[in-house]
Amino acid sequence: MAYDNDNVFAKILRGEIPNTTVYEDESVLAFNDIAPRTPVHVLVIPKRPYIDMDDFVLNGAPEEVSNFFSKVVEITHQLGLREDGYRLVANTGKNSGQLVPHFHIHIMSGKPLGEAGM
Ligand code: DGP
Repeated sequence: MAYDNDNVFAKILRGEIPNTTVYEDESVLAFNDIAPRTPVHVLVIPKRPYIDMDDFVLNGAPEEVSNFFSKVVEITHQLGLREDGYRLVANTGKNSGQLVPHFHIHIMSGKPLGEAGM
């Protein structure tokens, strides 16, 4: 499957669609989800084009992958979530319901979430 340059997160990265950024550096962008399902609902994406978690982990350079997940944790700290906790979700492939084909991690928190599921 080829990466679709017209997906919404590619447009956000090109500045064609606005976003509420909570963190940005040379390789990672984090922004609020447009339809938050929890009081805190942030999406973290690599700036390079990967379709999903599988593509990212298998085809990204090892330092890129480890740097990304370190950044995700750093962002949870920046958001003040360490104490109360948070849920990470990475929808991957058809059965997951992944809507946007640019790899992203959902950080969800701000209330007790109960058992896993969205
Ligand atoms: P997923 O189902 O894992 O592919 O989740 C995609 C998420 O992206 C979904 O929670 C809604 C969010 N989303 C879709 N379009 C936009 C957008 O234009 N801006 C922002 N901030 N979020 C978006």
